[in-house]
Amino acid sequence: MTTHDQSLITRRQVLATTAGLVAVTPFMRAAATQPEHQQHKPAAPPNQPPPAAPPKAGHAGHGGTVPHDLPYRPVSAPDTPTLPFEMDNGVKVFRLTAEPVAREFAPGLVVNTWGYNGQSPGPMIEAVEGDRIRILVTNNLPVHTTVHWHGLLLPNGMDGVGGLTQKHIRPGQTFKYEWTIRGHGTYMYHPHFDEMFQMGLGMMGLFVVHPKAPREPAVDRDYAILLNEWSVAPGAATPDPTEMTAFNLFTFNGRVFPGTAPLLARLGERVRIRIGNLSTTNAHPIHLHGYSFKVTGTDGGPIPESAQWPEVTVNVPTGATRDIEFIADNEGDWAFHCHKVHHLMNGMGHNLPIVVGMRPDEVNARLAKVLPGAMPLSVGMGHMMEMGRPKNTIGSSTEGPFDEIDAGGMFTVLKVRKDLAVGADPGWYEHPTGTLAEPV
Ligand SMILES: [Cu+2]
Repeated sequence: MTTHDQSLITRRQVLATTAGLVAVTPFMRAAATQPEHQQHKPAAPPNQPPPAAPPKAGHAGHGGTVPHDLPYRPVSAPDTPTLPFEMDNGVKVFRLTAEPVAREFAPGLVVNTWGYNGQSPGPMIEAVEGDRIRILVTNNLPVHTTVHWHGLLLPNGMDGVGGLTQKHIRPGQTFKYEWTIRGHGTYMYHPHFDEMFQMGLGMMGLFVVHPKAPREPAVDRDYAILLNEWSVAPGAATPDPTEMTAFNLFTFNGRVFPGTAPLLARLGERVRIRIGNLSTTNAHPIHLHGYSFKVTGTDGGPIPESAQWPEVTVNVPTGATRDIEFIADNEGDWAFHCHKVHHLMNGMGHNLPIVVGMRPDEVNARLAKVLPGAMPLSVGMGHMMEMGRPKNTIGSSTEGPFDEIDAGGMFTVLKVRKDLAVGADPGWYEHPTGTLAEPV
């Protein structure tokens, strides 16, 4: 089945059908044929628990340990590796290869993306203010591309705007970008040629620059998350990069809940979370439960302490980054998510009939007479996708410690514990007696 055929089966049709109480229709069966991701490179390893050992130079850590050979505490981008580098006469040399990538968003959902070095988003680049860096970009795509270093202060000819500041990188070519880093903060990279298509397919990455002199107060955990939104028809595996408004998958570092890695912190630690957004259209108001945090930086640089104010939600516009910081002084499993409720669903659509106030028992009894075995009307949108779902499509309901968690998309859990083994997911929080909402 071709992408074109799949694009004819919209999620609206599928959902209008499930909402119309018919469990499986011929077009849903058609949508459930083999997805096309086999044609691309194998996916990067799926969501792994954080590494147990201290990270090596140039590799991803989990924010908790400083290796001896790096002059900074490495940032951890959950579900995303850090780009290794080599030294060449005092120059840090990084290599990026633009290429197709089959990315597992969560178990049961693999998407044909474009990215870098087998990753979408690409690996996080980490450097230090004052570094001389060289980035060798090889184009293994069938089309021209460039890389723009978003927010970085650099010579004009290194800015990566195709046609304006450089020639396009043709398929098979390698271009050299080289400059000395000024400033520090949370930045990003992405193509600046046919952005709609290439970024819509997932070409983007994080670029963190540490200050030369450590910023005070130092943080104990330093996380980075890149936000993106996608349009992938149910049963399809290839995003539609021409979509402008009706996105149906929303990712933290290329993963959707329950595929997103938890953020870990020990009680009393200072935590920074860097959030970048390269979504096609949307701003994402990212909300942290259980805490008041301060916005301490943007891709324009650090915010002076006197100008920081407390928040519980930070709106991250597309084409921007925000750093937030807080002291993890409240134990528990705290939800961390986008506050646009449609961004907490996987493969969800719109244009559903309003069923609020309908009496499900009555409708189910009438339905059973005309369509024996049809999906009964249930409560909770997450359930709607649980029956008769096309292949390569996942629901928005995950088994939690108490009941199902009705969330997908841009959702993860900040796990704060008094005792936390290095790199180990502590499991679900055990609430002390008298601190849990219960029936009376
Ligand atoms: Cu959002």
